[in-house]
Amino acid sequence: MGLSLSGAGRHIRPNRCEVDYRHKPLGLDESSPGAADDIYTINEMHLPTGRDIYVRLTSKDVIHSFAIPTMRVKQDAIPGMEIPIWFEVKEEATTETLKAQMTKDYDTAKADWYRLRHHVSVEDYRDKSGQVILAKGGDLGATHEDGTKKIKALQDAGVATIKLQPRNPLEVVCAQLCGNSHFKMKAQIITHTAAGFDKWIEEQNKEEEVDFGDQF
Ligand SMILES: [Cu+2]
Repeated sequence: MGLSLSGAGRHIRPNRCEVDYRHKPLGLDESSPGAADDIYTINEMHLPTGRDIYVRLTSKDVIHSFAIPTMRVKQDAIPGMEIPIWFEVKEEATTETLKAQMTKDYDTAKADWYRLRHHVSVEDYRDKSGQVILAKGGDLGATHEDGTKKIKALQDAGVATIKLQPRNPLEVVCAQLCGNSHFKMKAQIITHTAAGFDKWIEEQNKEEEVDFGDQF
């Protein structure tokens, strides 16, 4: 799922933030010559909180459905049609705040890899020799076997509880059974405060500056 973000556009409500995936290949925006204000991301959608988010939806192939289950947002994406939707992320619902609110202690004696496989650790957990078993920001492993081993190592090291939080609490998914790739048609949503979002845009613009040297 490719999405391009543009800060400018034809405003219906003031200060709105546009998300548009019609122009996936280049992120071109007809309201901005050269698409200078566009940022193109894959599998990640960054949104500001407390602002109107305006999404212009369409599809290049079959009918999909743009859904953000946690925000109760859902709209079909239909080839040949552009369907606008808008919503607002509550001011306080930044990714960082949500992750902090969802941080919990888990009992290693009852820990189950399958249930915790999308969580990451908030702290380093070490064995008796000081070797890190579960690193801050790390997860329990990619497979049931790895996870079970890691949980066992934590128990053996005398770690009774581990503090975990979801790797990312928000995602946009396709809610239409659209084809063989349906199961992986999703993107992480990262929500920022208005100021944090402006900073993110600034950083993206910096990264996109390409030095062509003497070629031109
Ligand atoms: Cu789909």
